[in-house]
Amino acid sequence: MLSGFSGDLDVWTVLNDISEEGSFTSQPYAAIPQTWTNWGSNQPDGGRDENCVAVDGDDFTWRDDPCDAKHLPLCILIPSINYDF
Ligand SMILES: [Ca+2]
Ligand SMILES: [Ca+2]
Repeated sequence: MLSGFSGDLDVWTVLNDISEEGSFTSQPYAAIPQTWTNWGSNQPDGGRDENCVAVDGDDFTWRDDPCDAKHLPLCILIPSINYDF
């Protein structure tokens, strides 16, 4: 188990509704077109208390959570950048 994490290994996405409640976007962190959603049952349900979106480690559904909750970070590869691995 990773230090500071408990339970499921949930992962943060860049989606958030920080700037406008209920309007989830990848801005300002990335310009990813949002063409589909995968909200879990009754999500999003947090109003202004939950403005960041995490992926559930069990069923891969999305939920809004407080932005200071402890989840694993998501790494994004931007297609327009030439990565040299
Ligand atoms: Ca919210
Ligand atoms: Ca929620």
